[in-house]
Amino acid sequence: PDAPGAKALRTRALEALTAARARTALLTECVDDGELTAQHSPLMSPLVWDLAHIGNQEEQWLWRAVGGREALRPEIDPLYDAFEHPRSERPSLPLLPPDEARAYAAGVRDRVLDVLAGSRMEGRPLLADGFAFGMVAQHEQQHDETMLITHQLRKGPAVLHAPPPPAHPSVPLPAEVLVPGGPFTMGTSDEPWALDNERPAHTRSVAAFHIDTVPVTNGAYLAFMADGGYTDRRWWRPEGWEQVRAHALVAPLFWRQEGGRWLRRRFGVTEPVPEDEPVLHVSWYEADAYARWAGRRLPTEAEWEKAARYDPVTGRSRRYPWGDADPGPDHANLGQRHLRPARAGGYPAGASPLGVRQLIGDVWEWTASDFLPYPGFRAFPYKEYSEVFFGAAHKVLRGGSFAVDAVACRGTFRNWDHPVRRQIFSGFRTARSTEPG
Ligand code: AVJ
Ligand code: FE
Repeated sequence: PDAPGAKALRTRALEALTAARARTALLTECVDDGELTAQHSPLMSPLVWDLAHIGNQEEQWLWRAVGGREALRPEIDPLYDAFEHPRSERPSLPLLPPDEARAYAAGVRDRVLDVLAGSRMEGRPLLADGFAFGMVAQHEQQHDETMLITHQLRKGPAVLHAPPPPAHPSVPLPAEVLVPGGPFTMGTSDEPWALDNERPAHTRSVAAFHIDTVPVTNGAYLAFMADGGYTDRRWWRPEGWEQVRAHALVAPLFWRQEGGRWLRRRFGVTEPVPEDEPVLHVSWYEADAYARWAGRRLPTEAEWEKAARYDPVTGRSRRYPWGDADPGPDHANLGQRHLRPARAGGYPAGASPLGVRQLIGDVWEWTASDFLPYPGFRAFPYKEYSEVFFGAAHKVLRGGSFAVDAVACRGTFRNWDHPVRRQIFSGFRTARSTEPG
């Protein structure tokens, strides 16, 4: 007999897995085999590695752990273990060639669909609410974002195309919003597919603060540059200043100046930098320096989440800024539907109760905070998803970008990276503490 809701969970899992595979196919079928096996940047794996790694993780969690079946190709596990070989080494491994990688991932999926059809979606923690299926769908979508970063780093003419984001009418918005001080619920214990680092729900208190209504734009960032932002040590953390000097940084990644104008390369197309779009491809150090120059600071992770989830009327934390409904195309720029952020000030239907916009989608937002476990954290189902990354080496990013699928994006979702990284789809917004009294 089926658990109540098991059929709906199987349908949801099937849809999430199918959508992820469609995106993977799109990202790996638009380039030839040479480009699939090439290393476009030492920061990234060859695309063909991501493809087989997606299949290998699915095999390990859904075929072996959930299905209790024998390994299909145990000899390839070490090749696709992200901890065995750094990205820069992966091109020289005896990886499955593109046709074999595709056939392997497809073969795993065929078998997994049988496991799914026979799963009761309850009992073991891995199966409750279909968690393992949701986790694997999120994993594939996360690698689809990783592969999109590889596409952005790749040289050569454009191969990916998407319509621009919707042009929501431009209305005057206040520059910042006051978020009241006091306790709120951070994290979650009841979001079925939330990953281990988002758990458990706990009470956090923050002092009242102001936060930008919209992410920092290219236009605002250009003002920082024009004011000598990259040449004035005062704005930078020592390690950030090191980066500026060592790499002669003068602008966000993928920007270049031509005849006094700033241009940027975006998926193989060079275009003038759009001043009203959120700034993209900045490191944590650049975000931090901009904020200091502006007389402000980055929000802490707790402040970001309170701004995104806290409903001052009910005192409850919502799943998303707009409420509890899953993200639709009017709420947020997610899912690679558009291959760029929307103009800052768009997506009115996605605003938080206090009126903060574009917290979800468009650009990942750097926060001031290190990636640390919540009180009561338990690694699940494996330490290598989150636990091994906790500490001061990683800063938290929140909210997801245009490259993130809705299945891997929530008001509680936590991303992290090294503060020097700028190839990721990262931007930020700023905050300030309220005057005492
Ligand atoms: C959560 C995006 C930092 O890509 O390194 C993919 C996600 N973990 N495979 C990453 C992940 C294992 C992870 N991030
Ligand atoms: Fe992975």
